[in-house]
Amino acid sequence: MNQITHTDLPNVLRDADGRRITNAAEWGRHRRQLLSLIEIEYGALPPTPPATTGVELHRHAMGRLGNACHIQYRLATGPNGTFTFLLDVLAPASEGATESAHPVVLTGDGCWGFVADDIAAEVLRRGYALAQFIRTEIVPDVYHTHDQRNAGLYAVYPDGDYGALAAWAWGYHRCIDFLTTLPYVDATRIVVTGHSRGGKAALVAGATDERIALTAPNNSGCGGAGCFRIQGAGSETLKDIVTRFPYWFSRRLASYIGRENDLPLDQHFVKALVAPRALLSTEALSDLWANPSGTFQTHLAAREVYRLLGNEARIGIWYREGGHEQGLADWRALLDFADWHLLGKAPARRFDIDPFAEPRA
Ligand code: GTR
Repeated sequence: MNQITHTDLPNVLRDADGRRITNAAEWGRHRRQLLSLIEIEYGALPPTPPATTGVELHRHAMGRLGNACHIQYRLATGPNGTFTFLLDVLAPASEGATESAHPVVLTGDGCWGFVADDIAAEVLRRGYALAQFIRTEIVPDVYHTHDQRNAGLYAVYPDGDYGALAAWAWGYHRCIDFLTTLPYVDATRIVVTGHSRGGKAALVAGATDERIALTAPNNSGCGGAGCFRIQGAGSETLKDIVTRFPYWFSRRLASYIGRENDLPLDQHFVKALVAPRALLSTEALSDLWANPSGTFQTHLAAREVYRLLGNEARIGIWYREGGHEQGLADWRALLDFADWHLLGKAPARRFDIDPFAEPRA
């Protein structure tokens, strides 16, 4: 790894004129500027539509998940409610899906298959509802769609420079529009997660929507919780990602290939936009492409903002052995962090261990 560390990254607590941000009120103003700044990377999110509604498609007790209540909705949103996509929800059965409000974990990774039963069972057992959508219904994960502007949401909102990550983040937001109208959802305890490219999208969603109580990207790497300037051995670079996946980003990002140090931000800016709300990145030590060591540096840099706001514990990072996946161990870490920060339960593990410096517990 190169020698630079988080203290060499652009200072997220200095404004465009170099003035230091010293309190929460200044941070609030500065945050609005940072929201514009990250558009260099992702483009501006598509517009917020006037309404998002949902029609129930079916509801049944899911026997293999302890009679959890399984409900599918078709959401309608966009300018005239003409843009539709599927939202799949599992709610804990014990208290009756329409009677008590549950925290909810939302993922957009349904395009990779809905989560395995052992994970769904764990989410439900802890009292959370699980909501899943298929982010590729928002815009496809296909090369050139960004330029052609003729598929999915691009056809609805052809203007603007947003790429797939911003469009997918918009998808999370539309699900939240609807979820927060449901009597069995606790609108103050919304968690967003996603894996890899889905983790990047979940991070952008959490950075840009204060309704989200906990943002939890998993193995999100380059363009997510990773770092452009500080790269561990074998990690994905700006050039790698923009060459293979230009359509995930704003067109402006490509101009920084080879001159990453000129980027007016790095990924701790995106993380810091989540503050003071809870943020957990779950990482894997052998997932070198996702830059686990550089991700620790963005964690440290973003933590400065949480420290300023007086709630340093609300930004967490957790590493496991192994490679690129969002498995049960990652979900358990997410749920432990959620139990702590959303439900006030004392944590059974630490979320601040530097695996590159300290022996792991
Ligand atoms: C890789 C890409 C990563 C990551 C991953 C995934 O090919 O380079 O940035 O997003 O795909 O989404 O699984």
